[in-house]
Amino acid sequence: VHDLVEHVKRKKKKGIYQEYEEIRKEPPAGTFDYSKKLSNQIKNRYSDVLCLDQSRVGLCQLCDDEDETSDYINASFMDGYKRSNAYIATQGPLPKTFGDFWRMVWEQMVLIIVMTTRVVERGRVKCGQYWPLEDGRTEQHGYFLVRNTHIQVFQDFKLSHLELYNTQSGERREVCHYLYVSWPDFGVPKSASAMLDFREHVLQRREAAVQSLGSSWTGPPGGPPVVVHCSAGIGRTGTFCTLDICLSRLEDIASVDVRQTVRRMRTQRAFSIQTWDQYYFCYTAVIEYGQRHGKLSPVQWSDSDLETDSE
Ligand code: PTR
Ligand code: PTR
Repeated sequence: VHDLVEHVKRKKKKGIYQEYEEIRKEPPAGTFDYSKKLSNQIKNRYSDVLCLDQSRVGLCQLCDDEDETSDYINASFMDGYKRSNAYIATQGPLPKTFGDFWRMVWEQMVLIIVMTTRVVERGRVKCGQYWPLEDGRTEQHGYFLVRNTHIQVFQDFKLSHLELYNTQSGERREVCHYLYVSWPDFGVPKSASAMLDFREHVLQRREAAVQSLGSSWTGPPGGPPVVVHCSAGIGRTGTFCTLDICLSRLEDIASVDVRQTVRRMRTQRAFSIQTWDQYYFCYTAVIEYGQRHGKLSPVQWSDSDLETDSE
């Protein structure tokens, strides 16, 4: 963290801004052919937010389905810290993709969904209502019955315990749905502390969920991917995952590399992190985390370090 603080102090806001601009100028790391297919276009929430072919999540082909493009969903595998496919970054589901979304959750054995947008923000629909909002309610999406068994309300987020019933196989599974409500419509949280608390909660839940899988999980040690989405699945999703990766690395080897983390992420989910203040937030949140865990004293870092050249 000390190196990071030095880096931020040296570069100040303007330098971090330039660092982000350089990342933004880099061309995408691959093609978007699947996303662009005519029959898939209606499955993209935004025509300019597509997923790279190399890292897209393919749905399993259904035997009764002759549409050859039916394996498409706007979702990308993303690596975490020392874990491949730790996340699936995806757009906020559209009503016509609700069934696909739940199929993906089922097929990838997802146990945790992190949603960082609200359904409607500033009067605009950002995401479909793809899960039952009230406890006790059941909804059908494609082959799945989704029941909200109970909801826990926290200050900055809501946790819905969902039960997924696969009508084709007759199997049931539990999925935790986190809805983070305190991310402002534009920009970034003022303080990172709510976000840090949120991340810690998700981490603990993930560990418990992986434990509960026991020997039924035969994939990599960290367990199934965590689904993270916002509206487009790049801005807030990228910010949340960058922060998670940086903090995991900090905990492990006491170092952080925001720039490389974001560059690497962009090779799997193009355009991750949408604004420079989201990028900058990753830095300040890591520093706040360092202070909180006694890895850094407030004396070594203060906001005034940045003021001299921020215009
Ligand atoms: N493309 C958007 C526009 O044209 O206004 C820019 C934008 C980017 C809008 C991010 C909203 C955004 O924020 P949110 O993450 O709240 O969707
Ligand atoms: N074309 C959209 C726009 O710029 O408004 C794409 C977009 C929307 C991009 C939202 C990013 C957005 O933010 P987030 O990924 O955080 O939902």
